[in-house]
Amino acid sequence: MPDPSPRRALITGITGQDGSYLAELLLEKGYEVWGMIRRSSSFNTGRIDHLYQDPHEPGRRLKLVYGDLTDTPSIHKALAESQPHEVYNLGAQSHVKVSFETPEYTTDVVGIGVVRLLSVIRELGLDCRFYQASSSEMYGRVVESPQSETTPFWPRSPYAAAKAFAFYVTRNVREAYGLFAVNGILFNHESPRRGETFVTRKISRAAARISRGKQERLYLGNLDAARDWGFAGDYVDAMWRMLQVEEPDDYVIATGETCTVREFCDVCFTEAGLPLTWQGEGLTERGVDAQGRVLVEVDPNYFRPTEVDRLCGDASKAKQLLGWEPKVYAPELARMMTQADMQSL
Ligand code: NDP
Ligand code: GDR
Repeated sequence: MPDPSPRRALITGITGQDGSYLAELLLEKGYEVWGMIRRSSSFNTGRIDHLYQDPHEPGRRLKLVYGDLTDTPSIHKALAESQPHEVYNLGAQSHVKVSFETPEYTTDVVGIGVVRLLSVIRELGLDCRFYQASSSEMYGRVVESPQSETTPFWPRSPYAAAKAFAFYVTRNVREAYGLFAVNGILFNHESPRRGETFVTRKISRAAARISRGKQERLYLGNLDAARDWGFAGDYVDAMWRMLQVEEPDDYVIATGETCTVREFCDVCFTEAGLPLTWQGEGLTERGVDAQGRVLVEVDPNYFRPTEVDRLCGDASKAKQLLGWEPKVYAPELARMMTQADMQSL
């Protein structure tokens, strides 16, 4: 049975990048943190191992339960056991390119998963606040810039379409039943804990490995794609703030600054001691070091059937109503990630 005294939070996706930072933040604030984890054939708790507490230890405040967003009984069990005051739904098949290859599964986890969670919360009559991890990918094809809470959505992938569905389901539950349910529309956020197949980490890791002679070349897709990249540690604080205010609402979280994949490469490779010059264009564009070695090349296999060209967020509502502001911007983030990858070698 849960300890009745501290505030309790349930995090889906606790083993992911954001889940690990959020768990740290909530534990620091004195919460009892329950995390839903998936059974895996190999260890998948690397990002939270440093927070793990032996189940036999009295007074432990991190509790893990097996579950899956495609499996209603496990969601029911996790919510009934934890009796949370706050639920953070971060679980997702979160890779945009992969969502084109697994559209049905992605829709099930990202879209229907939210319906399952909210239905069980209502069924159990839980008096809790609900955070939905919405995404800037919902803006997709740019109709105005910067994007704010009032910018129309134009999803450009199965992932983005499922996130848009989940966004409206969350908003509808708030309007229909008065549940404290909010959408954080978070723009890209990264960290040394970012999954290795997302572009920023792929770059920082390759820059570190190439500088140590462990890799020869980095192959990338669209170098012109531009994103508003912030730091995950800053962004989980915004999630928490959204559940502490009086009225539930939806908020954009972003830095307001945008750079291209090419520019992110420039900072990482310079930090690794391998400043690049760019030669050629289109499919033959390549990043070359001072010795003339080709370190970065374009591989069209990484192109997406429909691309999101450029995103830039306007987080002024969050600044005004939540008192939230980013502390880390893309160049510092790129240096931080490259340093961390160099140290881990
Ligand atoms: P990650 O991909 O790092 O983590 C995803 C988490 O979801 C992992 O814990 C994963 O478990 C879990 N998960 C995957 N499938 C399921 C499932 N079927 N049932 C339950 N859990 C599942 O994502 P991030 O931490 O980067 O992102 C967190 C959330 O925020 C996601 O919903 C993402 O879509 C959203 N988001 C992310 C942004 C970003 O820039 N990072 C921006 C905007 C939104 P496992 O470890 O076992 O794979
Ligand atoms: P994104 O992140 O799709 O914005 O989704 P990702 O890092 O995968 O791509 C960003 C941009 O870089 C281009 N790109 C490449 N991307 C990857 N992964 N690998 C490459 O080799 C490569 N080369 C160029 C992409 O085409 C794209 O334009 C992330 C995820 O965390 C989502 O879950 C989240 O919702 C959004 O951010 C906001």
